[in-house]
Amino acid sequence: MFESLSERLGGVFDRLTKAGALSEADVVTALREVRTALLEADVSLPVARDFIRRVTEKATGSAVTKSITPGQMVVKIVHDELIRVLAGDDAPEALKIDNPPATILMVGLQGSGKTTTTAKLAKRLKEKQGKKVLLASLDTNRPAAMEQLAILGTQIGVDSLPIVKGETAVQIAKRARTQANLGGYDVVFLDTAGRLHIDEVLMDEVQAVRDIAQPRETLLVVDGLTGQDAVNVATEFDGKVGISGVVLTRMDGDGRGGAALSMRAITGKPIRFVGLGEKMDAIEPFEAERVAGRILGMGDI
Ligand SMILES: Nc1nc2c(ncn2[C@@H]2O[C@H](COP(=O)(O)OP(=O)(O)OP(=O)(O)O)[C@@H](O)[C@H]2O)c(=O)[nH]1
Ligand SMILES: [Mg+2]
Repeated sequence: MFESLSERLGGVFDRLTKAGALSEADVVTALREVRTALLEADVSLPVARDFIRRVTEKATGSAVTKSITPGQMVVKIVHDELIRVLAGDDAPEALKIDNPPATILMVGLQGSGKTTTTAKLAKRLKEKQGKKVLLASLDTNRPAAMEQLAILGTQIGVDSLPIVKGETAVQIAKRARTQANLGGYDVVFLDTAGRLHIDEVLMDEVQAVRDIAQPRETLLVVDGLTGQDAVNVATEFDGKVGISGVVLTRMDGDGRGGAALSMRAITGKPIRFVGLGEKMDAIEPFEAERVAGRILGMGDI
């Protein structure tokens, strides 16, 4: 992820830092290239435009151009602005899982990685925070979906709600809540069914589940390889069911990174985690500084 963007920006900034003295025109030219690189990485146009406007304001003043290392100052300004566009102005948030049992509702399109991400997060909460977690599959659509979650649960040593055939998603959500209360669980994950497209039936079901379950977090799982589509999906889900954050999956793939860069600015919703593979440990909290450092080839700082 981000490789080609990183390469492009690396080239631009190499030239800038090697140039020594810089005129305002040099900076503007370089930033035009940065803008092209962002657009080629599938960053949405308004986000790229706003990004360049903000960087230009800060980087074309005499404080920068007359400084001893103007190129490095421009890179620093871009770095800081990348962090801002990735994370917004708020501090990163941990999952809200106080007041047990806390419900986390997992939503998203078909195949985006909901079930896998549910199990990955459950494993993290169990191992890193010692939480007692219950998994419940509300997926009444796909025949083997409930078994899939139960198998993952066994694999990671986390309980799953017994499967009762013939129940609706809402009925399962109610049973999960009862079970969570009786069993003294800290966290309950509700893994919902996916659809190919956002449709009425899906949204009605998710809304009904939400109203019953009163989730503390509603996490939208989206495929990070789908670029701006991921952002559109997030906008729609947020409008219809309200989401508290986004998990971007398949960030181990060779996507261009546009989804990560546009998500916060367009939807106002934070990226909370990134999925980095199929294994149960392949998930990380989203850290804007690290991502910005990676994009600018500064390594993990
Ligand atoms: N490489 C990679 N694969 C992932 C990641 N997350 C999920 N997958 C894979 O994507 C496929 C679909 O994942 P699921 O978790 O079943 O997706 P889902 O959203 O629950 O799918 P439905 O329930 O059918 O809507 C599986 O093969 C996962 O192993 C990720 O971060 N990276
Ligand atoms: Mg699933």
